[in-house]
Amino acid sequence: MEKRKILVTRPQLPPLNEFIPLLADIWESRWLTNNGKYHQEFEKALAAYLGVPYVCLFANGTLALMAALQCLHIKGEVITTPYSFVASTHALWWNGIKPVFVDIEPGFCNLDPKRIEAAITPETTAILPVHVYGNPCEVDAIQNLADIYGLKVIYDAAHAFGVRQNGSSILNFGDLSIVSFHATKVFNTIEGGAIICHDQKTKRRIDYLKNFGIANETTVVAPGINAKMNELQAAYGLLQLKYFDTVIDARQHITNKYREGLKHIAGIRVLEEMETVDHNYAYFPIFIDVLEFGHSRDDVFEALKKENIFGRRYFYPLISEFPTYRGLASAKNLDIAHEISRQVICLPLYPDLPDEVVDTILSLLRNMAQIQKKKVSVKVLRQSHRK
Ligand code: T4K
Repeated sequence: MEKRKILVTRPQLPPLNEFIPLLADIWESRWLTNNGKYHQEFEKALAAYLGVPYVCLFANGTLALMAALQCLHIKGEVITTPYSFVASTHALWWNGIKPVFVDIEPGFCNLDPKRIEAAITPETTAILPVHVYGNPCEVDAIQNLADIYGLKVIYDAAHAFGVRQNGSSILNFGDLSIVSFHATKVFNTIEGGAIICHDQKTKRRIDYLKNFGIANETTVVAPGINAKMNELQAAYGLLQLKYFDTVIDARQHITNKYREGLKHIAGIRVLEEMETVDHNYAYFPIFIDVLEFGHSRDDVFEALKKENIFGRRYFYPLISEFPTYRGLASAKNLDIAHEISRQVICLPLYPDLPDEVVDTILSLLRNMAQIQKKKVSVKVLRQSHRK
């Protein structure tokens, strides 16, 4: 019998028996979308849970990002990271904005604030950093630059649902933040997303923008888009929220198991826990140093595949390597992002991932390291023999 495929993630669903009565209610009401009661309730529940002032629900994170840029009238050039999912930069492209790539810092793979200033031109209007893997960017340094140069900051926080720094939601930083509730995310509404904003007026404008710019039956205030979340997904999201804390506990357990098991393997780096941060354990990336580990990231990827385990190379290739972007001047000189992108593989991580699978992955990596150790000691032995 073929072994079950283990994928990098597996969506968490709410109990079906709790969803059915909500579906029955929606069937009865015939109110399916356009700011229905579940949509309103979900927005409030999310704001309370996350500890943020206002949440504007969206059909997905990409549309939320596109609308966030529209909301703030961002034009010209925007400084961003090449080390992310393509949607981060595509949202700029769809708004006719030129992305300017700046290299990342190696510690957490986020946009390096120390390199931003050199990339600012008279055309620069905003910075679009990404909290990669849910690890907070250096928000104070970024805000400081934005204040000096009069730039807006929009965070792509697609990975950062539930993350807190010094007890406060990471979504409270910048002018706006967007999150994704895609099936592959820590918190999912199948497809979905949101913009987090700080005041009622901005929320009102965003709500117009996601509903064709309609203010009332006879008034259209902006060239908006249709990016609304429907009632079924909002009701589903309300249930997901009830169970989110247990999801995080389960993810933390698996993360700790990986961390412990990888501690003494030379040539494999994992990301540190940040002391001041409550993490959401969204991803478990490891970084392979081919010289030290003796095998490349792709060797690991293939070896896992042989065991029917499918890691993912998030984020390889870099966004700046795709045809749309590779001709940009800023697509060059991204040495750290290139290096990291060649080293990374995200290991499977989801709440019901069995411990035995984690053990299999760990022993596979240990065995690969063992082979390398043997090779090295044979080489040393041969060299000392020759002397
Ligand atoms: N900004 C950032 C930084 C992002 O990472 C993303 C999305 C966005 C913006 C945009 O947000 P959204 O518009 O998506 O809300 C996946 C997701 O599709 C994408 O949402 C996510 N980032 C990205 C990092 O990962 P793929 O191309 O890797 O998806 P796919 O279909 O290969 O699925 C990944 C794994 O999950 C597979 O092993 C299969 C498994 N899977 C997937 C789905 C959809 C399941 O087991 N069940 C499922 O239902 O992009």
